[in-house]
Amino acid sequence: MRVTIVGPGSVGLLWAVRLAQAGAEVTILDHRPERAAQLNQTGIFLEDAEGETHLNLAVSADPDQALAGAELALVCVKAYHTAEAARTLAAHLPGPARALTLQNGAGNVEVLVAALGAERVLGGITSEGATLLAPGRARHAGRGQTHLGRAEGPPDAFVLALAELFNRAGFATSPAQGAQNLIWTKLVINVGINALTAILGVPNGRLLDLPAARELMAAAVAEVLAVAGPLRVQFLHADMPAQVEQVAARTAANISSMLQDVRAHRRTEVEFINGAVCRRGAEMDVATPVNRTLTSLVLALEQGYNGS
Ligand code: KPL
Repeated sequence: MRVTIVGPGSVGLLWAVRLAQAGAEVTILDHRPERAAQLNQTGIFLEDAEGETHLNLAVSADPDQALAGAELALVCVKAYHTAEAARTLAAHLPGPARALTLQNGAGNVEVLVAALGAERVLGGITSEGATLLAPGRARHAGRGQTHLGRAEGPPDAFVLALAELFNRAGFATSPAQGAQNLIWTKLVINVGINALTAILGVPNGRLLDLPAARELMAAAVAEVLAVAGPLRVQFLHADMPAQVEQVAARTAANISSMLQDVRAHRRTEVEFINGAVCRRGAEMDVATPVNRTLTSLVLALEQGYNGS
């Protein structure tokens, strides 16, 4: 399968290397031309417990070049770049090709569907741990589970073939019914973990050791579950509050993606995680004071990057 990875972040690089090793033809699309040129020269590095893999993969900032012949565009950009990625895909992704988002946060599937149509969009979630160490260099920090489904409807032959490819590439992957059920399941987990770890500056597991943090985590999760209630989401797990704690325990040593962003003084995805819960809550008259406070605290951290 010809796959174009959109965005050379931690998840994008992890998938690029593993898919190439599994026999896929992989190209990376990077919207930053200088970085694309640099990665073309240096290649892509992936570290894991077994050592380091170095592959020379084609990296381009030219969408025509990067998407030529693609059968799948794997969207791995930050949620605040999805609209730009969707515009690029609408203009350059070949007719029958599909786009799959593995991003964090709410709203990515909707943005891609608006640009490409529901038939061409897949949504997925992953708990594979990946950390960006430097441009073109990532660490596979821990193994997880991946689920993927169509924006609408049951898995079709393409979804099944993709799940098989991902499994061959070493990602434990299951096809699923309905991307929204997946996205909301991951959203609940990110709501419980990401902002709190970013504010407190602690690895995921530490939230369970600090009683006040654990209480806030439960309160933030209760709010997102109240917002999801009327949407009839079918979560992947029967007890979501317990699942959030299990993920924090299983990824105890992980630095969440939001804390990685704060440490690197990058914009975070808080407005697409806790902020999205507040926006949906406001539409439905569900109070979300804890998520509002967490959102504001993370935005305040971002506003303090330049020392002001
Ligand atoms: O998805 C994650 C993230 O950091 O964004 C979790 C599941 C919290 C793992 O760190």
